[in-house]
Amino acid sequence: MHFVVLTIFPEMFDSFWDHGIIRRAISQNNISASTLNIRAFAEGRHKVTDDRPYGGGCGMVMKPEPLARAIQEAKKQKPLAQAILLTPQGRVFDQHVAREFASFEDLILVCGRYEGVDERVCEDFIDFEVSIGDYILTGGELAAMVIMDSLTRLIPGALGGEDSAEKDSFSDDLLEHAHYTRPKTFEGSDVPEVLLSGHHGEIEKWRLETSLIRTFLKRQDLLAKKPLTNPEIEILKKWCRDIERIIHAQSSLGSDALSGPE
Ligand code: 4GY
Repeated sequence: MHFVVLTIFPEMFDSFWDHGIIRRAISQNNISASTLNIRAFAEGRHKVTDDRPYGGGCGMVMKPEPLARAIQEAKKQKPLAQAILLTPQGRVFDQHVAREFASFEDLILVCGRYEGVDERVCEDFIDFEVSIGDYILTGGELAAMVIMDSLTRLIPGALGGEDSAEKDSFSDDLLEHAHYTRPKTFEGSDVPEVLLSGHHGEIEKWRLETSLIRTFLKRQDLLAKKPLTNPEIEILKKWCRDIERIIHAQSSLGSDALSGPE
Protein backbone atom coordinates (compact mmCIF):
# COMPACT_ATOMS: atom_id res chain seq x y z
CA MET A 1 0.00 0.00 0.00
CA HIS A 2 1.20 3.52 -0.82
CA PHE A 3 0.18 6.52 1.32
CA VAL A 4 0.18 9.99 -0.25
CA VAL A 5 -0.20 12.62 2.48
CA LEU A 6 -1.46 16.09 1.48
CA THR A 7 -0.42 18.68 4.04
CA ILE A 8 1.01 22.17 4.48
CA PHE A 9 3.42 20.69 7.09
CA PRO A 10 5.18 17.76 5.36
CA GLU A 11 8.11 17.94 7.85
CA MET A 12 5.77 16.70 10.60
CA PHE A 13 5.98 13.24 8.97
CA ASP A 14 9.80 12.96 8.81
CA SER A 15 10.18 11.46 12.26
CA PHE A 16 7.05 9.32 11.84
CA TRP A 17 8.45 7.58 8.73
CA ASP A 18 11.83 7.20 10.46
CA HIS A 19 11.02 5.10 13.52
CA GLY A 20 10.05 1.61 14.63
CA ILE A 21 7.67 -0.66 12.75
CA ILE A 22 6.80 2.07 10.20
CA ARG A 23 10.45 2.56 9.26
CA ARG A 24 10.99 -1.21 8.93
CA ALA A 25 7.78 -1.64 6.88
CA ILE A 26 9.01 1.03 4.47
CA SER A 27 12.48 -0.50 4.15
CA GLN A 28 10.93 -3.98 3.58
CA ASN A 29 8.56 -2.54 0.94
CA ASN A 30 5.46 -3.60 2.94
CA ILE A 31 4.31 0.02 2.55
CA SER A 32 5.57 3.17 0.85
CA ALA A 33 4.75 6.79 1.58
CA SER A 34 5.16 10.30 0.20
CA THR A 35 3.89 13.80 0.89
CA LEU A 36 2.61 16.54 -1.38
CA ASN A 37 2.87 20.04 0.02
CA ILE A 38 -0.52 21.71 -0.57
CA ARG A 39 1.29 25.07 -0.59
CA ALA A 40 3.18 24.03 -3.74
CA PHE A 41 -0.20 24.03 -5.56
CA ALA A 42 -1.10 27.56 -4.39
CA GLU A 43 -0.73 30.59 -6.66
CA GLY A 44 1.13 33.91 -6.39
CA ARG A 45 4.31 34.94 -4.71
CA HIS A 46 2.92 34.17 -1.23
CA LYS A 47 1.40 30.75 -2.06
CA VAL A 48 -1.64 31.47 0.13
CA THR A 49 -3.64 28.36 1.17
CA ASP A 50 -6.30 30.03 3.37
CA ASP A 51 -8.88 32.81 3.06
CA ARG A 52 -11.64 34.52 5.08
CA PRO A 53 -14.95 32.68 5.46
CA TYR A 54 -17.95 33.76 3.34
CA GLY A 55 -20.68 34.84 5.75
CA GLY A 56 -18.13 36.19 8.18
CA GLY A 57 -16.94 34.81 11.48
CA CYS A 58 -13.59 34.15 13.02
CA GLY A 59 -10.84 31.93 11.70
CA MET A 60 -9.80 31.08 8.17
CA VAL A 61 -10.92 28.47 5.62
CA MET A 62 -8.63 26.30 3.50
CA LYS A 63 -8.89 27.57 -0.09
CA PRO A 64 -10.34 25.02 -2.53
CA GLU A 65 -8.05 25.41 -5.59
CA PRO A 66 -4.66 24.40 -4.10
CA LEU A 67 -6.22 21.44 -2.27
CA ALA A 68 -8.17 20.27 -5.35
CA ARG A 69 -5.05 20.50 -7.53
CA ALA A 70 -3.02 18.56 -4.93
CA ILE A 71 -5.65 15.79 -4.82
CA GLN A 72 -5.71 15.66 -8.64
CA GLU A 73 -1.92 15.31 -8.72
CA ALA A 74 -2.07 12.52 -6.09
CA LYS A 75 -4.76 10.70 -8.12
CA LYS A 76 -2.62 11.06 -11.25
CA GLN A 77 0.27 9.41 -9.36
CA LYS A 78 -1.94 6.70 -7.82
CA PRO A 79 -5.08 6.25 -9.98
CA LEU A 80 -6.49 3.47 -7.75
CA ALA A 81 -6.13 5.49 -4.54
CA GLN A 82 -9.07 6.50 -2.33
CA ALA A 83 -8.96 10.10 -1.06
CA ILE A 84 -9.65 10.35 2.68
CA LEU A 85 -10.24 13.63 4.51
CA LEU A 86 -9.37 13.59 8.21
CA THR A 87 -12.17 15.46 9.99
CA PRO A 88 -14.27 15.16 13.17
CA GLN A 89 -17.27 14.95 10.80
CA GLY A 90 -16.14 11.59 9.38
CA ARG A 91 -16.92 7.98 10.20
CA VAL A 92 -15.25 7.17 13.51
CA PHE A 93 -12.15 5.04 12.95
CA ASP A 94 -11.80 1.75 14.82
CA GLN A 95 -10.15 -1.66 14.23
CA HIS A 96 -13.03 -2.72 11.95
CA VAL A 97 -12.58 0.34 9.72
CA ALA A 98 -8.82 -0.30 9.83
CA ARG A 99 -9.33 -3.81 8.43
CA GLU A 100 -11.59 -2.44 5.67
CA PHE A 101 -9.05 0.21 4.67
CA ALA A 102 -6.13 -2.24 4.84
CA SER A 103 -7.55 -3.93 1.74
CA PHE A 104 -7.38 -0.71 -0.31
CA GLU A 105 -4.72 -0.42 -2.99
CA ASP A 106 -3.42 3.07 -2.07
CA LEU A 107 -4.60 5.95 0.15
CA ILE A 108 -4.51 9.73 -0.23
CA LEU A 109 -4.70 11.29 3.23
CA VAL A 110 -5.90 14.89 3.07
CA CYS A 111 -4.89 16.97 6.11
CA GLY A 112 -6.93 20.13 6.62
CA ARG A 113 -5.83 23.10 8.73
CA TYR A 114 -7.40 26.38 9.97
CA GLU A 115 -11.14 26.29 10.86
CA GLY A 116 -12.08 23.96 8.02
CA VAL A 117 -11.89 22.96 4.37
CA ASP A 118 -14.04 24.58 1.64
CA GLU A 119 -17.14 22.39 1.36
CA ARG A 120 -16.85 22.00 -2.43
CA VAL A 121 -13.56 20.12 -2.08
CA CYS A 122 -15.19 17.70 0.39
CA GLU A 123 -18.09 17.13 -2.03
CA ASP A 124 -16.19 16.75 -5.30
CA PHE A 125 -12.71 15.42 -4.48
CA ILE A 126 -13.04 13.29 -1.33
CA ASP A 127 -14.09 9.61 -1.30
CA PHE A 128 -14.36 9.14 2.48
CA GLU A 129 -14.38 11.36 5.56
CA VAL A 130 -12.77 9.72 8.59
CA SER A 131 -12.53 10.86 12.23
CA ILE A 132 -10.11 9.37 14.75
CA GLY A 133 -12.37 10.44 17.63
CA ASP A 134 -14.73 13.04 19.01
CA TYR A 135 -12.28 15.86 19.72
CA ILE A 136 -10.86 18.69 17.62
CA LEU A 137 -7.24 18.80 16.48
CA THR A 138 -5.45 21.81 14.98
CA GLY A 139 -4.99 19.86 11.75
CA GLY A 140 -5.46 16.43 10.16
CA GLU A 141 -1.76 15.47 10.32
CA LEU A 142 -1.84 13.57 13.63
CA ALA A 143 -5.02 11.79 12.52
CA ALA A 144 -3.33 10.76 9.24
CA MET A 145 -0.44 9.28 11.25
CA VAL A 146 -2.89 7.35 13.44
CA ILE A 147 -4.57 5.86 10.35
CA MET A 148 -1.27 4.96 8.65
CA ASP A 149 0.12 3.47 11.87
CA SER A 150 -2.84 1.16 12.46
CA LEU A 151 -3.09 0.14 8.78
CA THR A 152 0.62 -0.65 8.59
CA ARG A 153 0.45 -3.21 11.38
CA LEU A 154 -2.32 -4.99 9.43
CA ILE A 155 -0.20 -5.34 6.26
CA PRO A 156 1.02 -8.96 6.00
CA GLY A 157 4.67 -9.19 7.03
CA ALA A 158 4.90 -5.69 8.50
CA LEU A 159 4.79 -6.82 12.16
CA GLY A 160 7.28 -9.62 11.56
CA GLY A 161 5.86 -12.95 12.70
CA GLU A 162 3.56 -11.71 15.45
CA ASP A 163 0.86 -10.44 13.11
CA SER A 164 -1.39 -13.50 12.77
CA ALA A 165 -2.96 -13.23 16.22
CA GLU A 166 -4.00 -9.61 15.79
CA LYS A 167 -5.61 -10.13 12.42
CA ASP A 168 -7.55 -13.08 13.77
CA SER A 169 -11.17 -11.90 14.04
CA PHE A 170 -11.29 -13.95 17.25
CA SER A 171 -9.62 -11.06 19.10
CA ASP A 172 -12.21 -8.54 17.80
CA ASP A 173 -13.75 -6.34 20.47
CA LEU A 174 -11.86 -7.91 23.35
CA LEU A 175 -9.19 -6.07 25.32
CA GLU A 176 -5.77 -7.72 25.40
CA HIS A 177 -4.96 -10.15 28.21
CA ALA A 178 -2.42 -9.09 30.86
CA HIS A 179 1.26 -9.28 29.89
CA TYR A 180 4.23 -10.20 32.10
CA THR A 181 7.97 -10.48 31.61
CA ARG A 182 10.97 -10.99 33.91
CA PRO A 183 11.56 -10.62 36.83
CA LYS A 184 9.26 -13.28 38.33
CA THR A 185 8.72 -11.04 41.38
CA PHE A 186 8.50 -7.25 41.04
CA GLU A 187 7.78 -4.94 43.98
CA GLY A 188 6.41 -7.89 45.93
CA SER A 189 4.02 -8.91 43.15
CA ASP A 190 4.38 -12.31 41.41
CA VAL A 191 3.72 -13.39 37.83
CA PRO A 192 0.60 -15.66 37.79
CA GLU A 193 1.65 -19.33 38.30
CA VAL A 194 -0.13 -20.61 35.20
CA LEU A 195 2.16 -18.56 32.91
CA LEU A 196 5.20 -20.37 34.35
CA SER A 197 3.57 -23.82 34.10
CA GLY A 198 4.40 -24.38 30.41
CA HIS A 199 0.85 -25.77 29.98
CA HIS A 200 -0.19 -24.05 26.75
CA GLY A 201 -3.85 -25.07 26.93
CA GLU A 202 -4.18 -23.67 30.45
CA ILE A 203 -2.30 -20.49 29.45
CA GLU A 204 -4.65 -19.87 26.51
CA LYS A 205 -7.68 -20.44 28.78
CA TRP A 206 -6.29 -18.01 31.36
CA ARG A 207 -5.57 -15.38 28.69
CA LEU A 208 -9.08 -15.59 27.25
CA GLU A 209 -10.56 -15.38 30.75
CA THR A 210 -8.50 -12.27 31.66
CA SER A 211 -9.33 -10.70 28.28
CA LEU A 212 -13.03 -11.24 28.94
CA ILE A 213 -13.01 -9.98 32.54
CA ARG A 214 -11.02 -6.87 31.61
CA THR A 215 -13.40 -6.11 28.77
CA PHE A 216 -16.38 -6.68 31.07
CA LEU A 217 -14.97 -4.41 33.79
CA LYS A 218 -13.50 -1.64 31.59
CA ARG A 219 -15.43 -1.68 28.30
CA GLN A 220 -18.88 -3.25 28.52
CA ASP A 221 -19.78 -1.36 25.34
CA LEU A 222 -17.33 -3.55 23.39
CA LEU A 223 -18.67 -6.76 24.91
CA ALA A 224 -22.28 -5.80 24.18
CA LYS A 225 -21.69 -5.63 20.42
CA LYS A 226 -19.29 -8.56 20.16
CA PRO A 227 -20.44 -11.87 18.61
CA LEU A 228 -19.38 -14.21 21.45
CA THR A 229 -17.70 -17.56 20.75
CA ASN A 230 -18.82 -20.72 22.59
CA PRO A 231 -15.81 -20.79 24.98
CA GLU A 232 -16.51 -17.12 25.80
CA ILE A 233 -20.16 -17.83 26.57
CA GLU A 234 -19.11 -20.75 28.81
CA ILE A 235 -16.71 -18.52 30.78
CA LEU A 236 -19.39 -15.81 31.26
CA LYS A 237 -21.95 -18.43 32.37
CA LYS A 238 -19.49 -19.83 34.90
CA TRP A 239 -19.06 -16.32 36.37
CA CYS A 240 -22.84 -15.96 36.59
CA ARG A 241 -23.08 -19.27 38.46
CA ASP A 242 -20.20 -18.29 40.80
CA ILE A 243 -21.78 -14.92 41.59
CA GLU A 244 -25.21 -16.48 42.18
CA ARG A 245 -23.69 -19.07 44.50
CA ILE A 246 -22.07 -16.27 46.55
CA ILE A 247 -25.37 -14.34 46.74
CA HIS A 248 -27.36 -17.40 47.78
CA ALA A 249 -24.78 -18.25 50.44
CA GLN A 250 -25.68 -14.91 52.10
CA SER A 251 -29.05 -16.25 53.37
CA SER A 252 -27.26 -18.88 55.47
CA LEU A 253 -25.05 -16.26 57.14
CA GLY A 254 -25.82 -14.67 60.53
CA SER A 255 -27.78 -11.41 61.07
CA ASP A 256 -24.44 -9.49 61.43
CA ALA A 257 -23.79 -9.91 57.72
CA LEU A 258 -27.37 -9.00 56.77
CA SER A 259 -27.35 -5.75 58.78
CA GLY A 260 -23.94 -4.72 57.40
CA PRO A 261 -23.32 -1.84 54.98
CA GLU A 262 -25.86 -1.53 52.15
N1 4GY B 1 -10.86 14.41 15.21
N2 4GY B 1 -10.26 13.09 13.39
C1 4GY B 1 -9.71 15.18 13.15
C2 4GY B 1 -9.54 16.61 13.39
C3 4GY B 1 -8.74 18.74 12.46
C4 4GY B 1 -9.89 21.86 10.63
C5 4GY B 1 -10.23 19.90 9.16
C6 4GY B 1 -10.31 14.24 14.01
O1 4GY B 1 -9.67 13.26 12.22
N3 4GY B 1 -9.32 14.52 12.07
O2 4GY B 1 -9.84 17.10 14.45
N4 4GY B 1 -9.01 17.32 12.37
C7 4GY B 1 -9.57 19.57 11.52
C8 4GY B 1 -9.11 21.00 11.60
C9 4GY B 1 -9.80 21.34 9.24
C10 4GY B 1 -9.46 19.04 10.10
